[in-house]
Amino acid sequence: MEQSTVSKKSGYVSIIGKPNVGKSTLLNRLIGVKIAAMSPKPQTTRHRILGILTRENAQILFLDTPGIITKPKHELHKRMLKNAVDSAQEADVILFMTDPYGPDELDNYVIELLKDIKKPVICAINKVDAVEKTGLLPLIETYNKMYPFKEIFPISVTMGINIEELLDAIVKYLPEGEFYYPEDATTDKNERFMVEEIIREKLYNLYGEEIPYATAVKVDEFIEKDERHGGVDYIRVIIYVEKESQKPIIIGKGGLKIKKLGTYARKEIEAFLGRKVFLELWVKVHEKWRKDRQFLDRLSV
Ligand SMILES: Nc1nc2c(ncn2[C@@H]2O[C@H](COP(=O)(O)OP(=O)(O)OP(=O)(O)O)[C@@H](O)[C@H]2O)c(=O)[nH]1
Ligand SMILES: [Mg+2]
Repeated sequence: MEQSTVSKKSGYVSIIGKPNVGKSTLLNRLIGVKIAAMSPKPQTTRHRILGILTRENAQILFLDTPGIITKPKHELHKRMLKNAVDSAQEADVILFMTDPYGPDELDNYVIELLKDIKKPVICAINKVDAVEKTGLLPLIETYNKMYPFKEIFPISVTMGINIEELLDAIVKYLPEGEFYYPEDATTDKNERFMVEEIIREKLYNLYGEEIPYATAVKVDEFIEKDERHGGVDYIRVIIYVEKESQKPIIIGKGGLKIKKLGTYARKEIEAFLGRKVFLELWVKVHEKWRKDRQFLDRLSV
C-alpha cells in the first residue's frame, strides 16, 4: 500500500479588529453554523469563541474575539479586551479585520498591538459591497504602509466576495500538524453557551441603544427531555439588567416585547439543537454587574 505523503496543517487563527467590522459574521459563515451573536451594534461579542473548520488537509481553528476598544470603562470591558488580546497572542496566524471606512484611531490602535505580538498577519477589509470599487486600491495601499501584512484582501462576508481566496491564504501560513479536533467538530462551546448567545443576539437586535449593553444572559436550568414539560427540553434563562427601571423595558407593554424575544430565540434554539424546547425567560436586577468580578466569572467572560 502506498503511503500518503500529503502533510496536514492545523492551527489557531485569531480574528482581531475594532467592533462591528463583521468578525462574527465571518466566523459563522465559514463554519456554516451560527455560533457567535451578530448585530449592527458595536461590542456584540464578549467571549473568545472557537469555530472549527476542517478542510481536506487542514483544520483551521478560528477564534472570534470581542471588538477592540481603547478606553475600557469597567471590568466587563477590560475582560473583553483581554479575551481579544490573549487570543491573538495564542494564535498561529492573525486575521486583522476592518471595514472600508478607515483607517481610524481604533484601526491604528489594533495595528500597534499587532506590532508587539509578532505573528503572521493577514488583513481583510470587509464590507466592500457597501462602497465604490474605485476607492479600494488606494485603501489597500494605505494599509500596506501601516503594517507588513502577509496579504491584504478586500472582502464581503455577506456577498461572499474573496472568502475562498482569504481561506487559501490563511491555510498557507498555518503550521503543519495533526488535527486538534474531530473532523465534524464545529466549536468548543456547549449548548448552554449557544442558548445564551442566541438570546443575547436577539437582545442586541430587538432593543434600543443602551439596553443590550446593560444585559447579561445566564442559563439557570437546562433539563433534557423534561417529563414535566411533555418530554421536551426545559430551559430557564435569566436576563440580568443593571437597574429596576430597565426591567419594564425588557418586558414591554403587556409582556409583548419579551414574548417576541422568547419566540424568536426559541425558534432558533430549536433549530440549533434539532429538538423542541420549552423556554422560560426571567428578568432580574443585578446592580452594576459589569463591575462585579464574581458575577463575570460566573458568566465566564
Ligand atoms: N454591508 C456589509 N455588512 C456586513 C458584512 N459583514 C458583516 N456586516 C454587518 O456588520 C454588522 C456587524 O457584524 P458583526 O459580525 O456582529 O461584527 P463584529 O466585528 O463581530 O462586531 P463586535 O462583536 O461588536 O466586535 C452586522 O450588522 C453585519 O450584518 C459585509 O460583508 N457587508
Ligand atoms: Mg462579534
